[in-house]
This record gives sequence, C-alpha cells and structure tokens, in this order.
Amino acid sequence: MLTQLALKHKTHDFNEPCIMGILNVTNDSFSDGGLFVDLESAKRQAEQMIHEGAHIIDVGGESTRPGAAPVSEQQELDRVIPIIEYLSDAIDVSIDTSKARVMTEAVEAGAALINDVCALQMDGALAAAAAAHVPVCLMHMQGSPRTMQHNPSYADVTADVYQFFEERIKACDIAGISRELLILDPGFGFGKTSAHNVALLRNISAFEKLDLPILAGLSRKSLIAEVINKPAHERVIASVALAMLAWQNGASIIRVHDVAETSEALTMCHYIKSFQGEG
Ligand code: 7PM
Repeated sequence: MLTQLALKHKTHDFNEPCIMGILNVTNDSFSDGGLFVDLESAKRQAEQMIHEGAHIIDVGGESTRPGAAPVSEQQELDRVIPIIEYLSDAIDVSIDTSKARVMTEAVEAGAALINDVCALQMDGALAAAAAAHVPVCLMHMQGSPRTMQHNPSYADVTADVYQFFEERIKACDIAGISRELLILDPGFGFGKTSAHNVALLRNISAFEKLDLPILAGLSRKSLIAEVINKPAHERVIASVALAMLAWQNGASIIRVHDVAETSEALTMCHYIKSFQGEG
C-alpha cells in the first residue's frame, strides 16, 4: 500500500489523516455563498484553516454545484492565481479545476496538486497534468455538473467506479503521468443517489486493491440533508461523523469546510488506532 505522498512543503504520511481545507473563490457556492469572493477575505479564510490544522488548501474558482453556470477560463484564472501565489509559500495548495490552462498556470503560480472532478477528461487536461509533474486527484462523476443529479443509475456503483478508476489510471499511464502521482476519489454527490453514496462510503476499502491514496469529500453534502434536515452551514457535526467513517474505512485525504472540528475528531481517531501499550 502506498503510504506517502510527496508534495512541495511536506511528504504526507498517510498513517496520519491528511486534511484538505476547502477554499471557494467563487461567489455562488452553496455552503458559503458570497462570503469569500475577494482576495483579502480568501486569504483570511485560508490562514484560519492553516491555523486549524489543514495540510492542503484546495482552491477552486469554478462552482461544481448541480446546475451552476460555467465560468470562463479567464474569470477562473483571475480568481485563483492571486490566492495561489499568496498561499503556496506557506502551505501545499491544490487547484480544483478541470481546465487545462488553469492547471498549467496554477502549477506555475505554485500549486502542488491538481484536483479535477472530471478526472482529466476535458480537452488538453491529460497533457497539461503530465507536463505539470504534480500529483493529481482523479474524481469520479456520472454525467456533468448541470445534469448529474437528474437520474443517477449504476449496475453496481462500487464496481462501476472501480472500473472508471482503472480506465483513468490507464489513460494517465498512456499520457505519461506516473502512477505514484495519482489519488482516487469516488466523488460523493456527483451523479449519485443517497443509496449510491452510502454504498461507496461503506465500500471505500474495495478501492484499496488499486493501491493508491483515496480522497473523500463528504463535507456538508446533501446526503446529510436527507437524514438531518438542516442548511449547509449547520451540517458540521454530521460532516465530522462522515469524515471519521471515511477515514476509518480507508480514505487518506479528507476534504472539508470545517477544518478545526474535523482535525480534532480525526486526531482522536488516529490516537486510538495507533495506540501501543498496555491495555
Ligand atoms: C456545490 C455543490 C458546491 C458541490 C460545491 C460542491 C469534491 C471536489 C467538490 C469532492 C473532490 C463541495 C462540492 N466536491 N473535489 N469538489 N472531491 N476531489 O461540496 O468530493 O465542495 S465541489
């Protein structure tokens, strides 16, 4: 099992939970809509997450919300590049994008990791990621952000996602992206019903056979709203519970909005899991 990932600032040892803090530099995200649009507030939000224990800051300038309007390449660059330049001296920054040019320029600006919800399927993305020589998160999505929640359907969601991972790993290999740079993500909420999300969360360990780190993003997602009828910003406790389950089931990187709370809970989980001594 691969247990390490070398980024710019740190080689992350996956015996310990790795926390990725979400920084949306859009103005239309469902959970922090309009709050972090300007550079100064984005910087403050990122610094808070670093202080709270984030290992990676995931910078995204394009909303992937179901039904969201697409953002132009230039608009996305204008949003993300200044914050990446500012943060990348202090912490490992991940660029959440599907666009080849944004990947290239973000890595030039200092990004240490590419997080692509389209798993490098957009025009030029495979080549851009290969040239960037940084780790890449390949996320599974059924359909496109605009239509993915209309009628998600699978023969066997875990087997289908597994097969998708195998195909994308192969495509990366052909494009010259070395396997040690890959991270896999089942894409909770991306073209999935609650039943699909539950199956994937229970079956995360099924992906361990692929011998690559798994990233899980469940923070504040609508799966929670189906159980606990609360708006996004009141889903913190439930999100921490899901983060713990994902980590327990084998995910190495946990993508979250609420870094302090998740960090404290996962530190406790790690303590229990790795405790050695008399009992
Ligand atoms: C609206 C709906 C806004 C959903 C934002 C979202 C993931 C991701 C996102 C994930 C990886 C969110 C999502 N989710 N990247 N980007 N994995 N790798 O809740 O699960 O942040 S966007």
